[in-house]
Amino acid sequence: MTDTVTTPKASLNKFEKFKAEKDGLAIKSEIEKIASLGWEAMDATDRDHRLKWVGVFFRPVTPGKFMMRMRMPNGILTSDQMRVLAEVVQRYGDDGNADITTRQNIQLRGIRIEDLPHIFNKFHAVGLTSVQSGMDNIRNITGDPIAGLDADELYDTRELVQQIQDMLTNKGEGNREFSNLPRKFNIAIAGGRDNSVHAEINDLAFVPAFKEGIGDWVLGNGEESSTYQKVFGFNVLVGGFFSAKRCEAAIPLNAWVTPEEVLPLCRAILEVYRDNGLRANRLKSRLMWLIDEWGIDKFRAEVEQRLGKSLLPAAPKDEIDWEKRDHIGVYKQKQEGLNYVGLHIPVGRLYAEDMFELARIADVYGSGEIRMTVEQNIIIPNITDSRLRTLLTDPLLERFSLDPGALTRSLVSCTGAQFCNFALIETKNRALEMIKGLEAELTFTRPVRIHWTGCPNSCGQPQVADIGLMGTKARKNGKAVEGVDIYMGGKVGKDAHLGSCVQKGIPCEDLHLVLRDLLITNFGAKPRQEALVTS
Ligand code: SRM
Ligand code: SF4
Repeated sequence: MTDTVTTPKASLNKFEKFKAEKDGLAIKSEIEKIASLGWEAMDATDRDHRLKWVGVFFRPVTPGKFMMRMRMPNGILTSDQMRVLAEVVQRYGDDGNADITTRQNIQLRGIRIEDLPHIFNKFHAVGLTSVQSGMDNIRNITGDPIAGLDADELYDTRELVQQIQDMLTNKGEGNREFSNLPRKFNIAIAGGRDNSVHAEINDLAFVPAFKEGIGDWVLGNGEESSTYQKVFGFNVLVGGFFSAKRCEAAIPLNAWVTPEEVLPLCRAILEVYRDNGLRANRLKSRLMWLIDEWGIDKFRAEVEQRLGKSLLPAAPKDEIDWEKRDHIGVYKQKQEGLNYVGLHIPVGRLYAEDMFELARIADVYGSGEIRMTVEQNIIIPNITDSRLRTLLTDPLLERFSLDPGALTRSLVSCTGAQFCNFALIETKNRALEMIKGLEAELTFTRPVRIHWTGCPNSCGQPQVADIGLMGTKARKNGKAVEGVDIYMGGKVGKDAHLGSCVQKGIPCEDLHLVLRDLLITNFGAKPRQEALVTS
């Protein structure tokens, strides 16, 4: 393929223009040159946009100190990989840190452009990639965080997620077939009964579902079934997304596929989206806008045509029938004598020392494996019963608790103003401080899921929370101040649905009292004094 991509039919917005001039992925072969030029001398479009095709994000908030977004299929990495990531941020001292993201992934901060060739070599040596993790590419593919550990799981998502990533990114080397989508694209595969991946907020999601009955239907492998069958597969959801303009839960494609059919279906859907997705207005480019324009039946028919065969209709019901688990604490694995522990990482923020320590405990107590959740926490699997006792006394657990408070354990926050230029408010530090204050004043009978997001882009997913807080500009005493819109009613797990905005423009300085009231009125929280008297 050449650097020049097919010019879309509609009038071109500035993003489509620069993509048509030079494919984003072309930047991959220019890293050495860019590194020697330095960030101030390099072409501005390469710096601000095309570098995102290799996962490198210019941060106007911290010019010269870039962010790097990795790919972590199914949220899994090894202790060696974690140490490499730690070494990368360690060299940047106070500027260097990392965040676990809401897509089971890691972002590194403080990166200097001159170090990129060295960093990419280090990644390559341990099988890490950051390719195509930003801009008009497919984001980190999420899977069940306890895949292969959970006695109740329906499908171990790990291999399938890896296969999809390998196909879409050419095994992490970059794939021009999918480097010029109309917009970003999110894929998730659920393997358990609790919808751990938030299937409903992805452009494409696979949800466990059995086909059963005495069939006159044809199985995915083409064989005709005439006896009673109960076959595992996935119902397919499409079009879920959040944006500043519009938020939608994914809708059924009315398709059921076997695990073997997931890969070709991903490819077919992405090809249909790539070649037909709306490109004139970036605010209307996500997959759902195409589905709106065509209708789901036409979209499905186009996908079938790409696939070269008919899709089976969806199974009548899916297998998502549990409340969502947060995995914080100690849990038995399906393997006799083994356990996994879920460590709470406050708002997902890690420093080099933490990352080395997590690698250490994964090696010393487990099998060297580390996993991440979409709640921005860490799971260490494969800990034997005998080692578990010692792990429970490890000093790292004072920092990364197995039993945090009822608000702390479910707290999620996007990056916010510290590093993100879209942010209307500071999020992570404010979120931690506010939760601490509320936990000191109130007692709870159950966790309450509070999600913070710094602007309407909704990276912190406020619409899936019990209480979602979205940064906005508010007014107080005639002055513009940092504020939030409050979302409520987000339901995760079984019967997941999105929450909606219930209060607008609350100044952050008044938020503590507002949250306190909401927690008492809607979530059964009690002031500590009162709780003492009634107990
Ligand atoms: Fe996001 C853009 C951070 C998950 C919707 N997101 C951004 C940028 C790249 C903006 C920028 O250049 O500054 C943010 C980088 C800030 C930084 O320095 O960290 C950013 N998004 C994040 C992360 C790190 C939030 C977090 O703290 O966890 C998440 C990274 C996930 C990953 O590993 O790939 C992240 N972003 C999400 C999600 C949640 C999800 O995927 O489940 C969403 C909503 C779901 C969706 O996309 O449908 C989300 N981010 C957006 C949007 C709105 C997209 C749209 O269609 O309009 C933008 C803005 C854009 O793309 O133009 C955006
Ligand atoms: Fe930045 Fe807004 Fe996304 Fe938060 S929600 S990371 S402030 S773009």
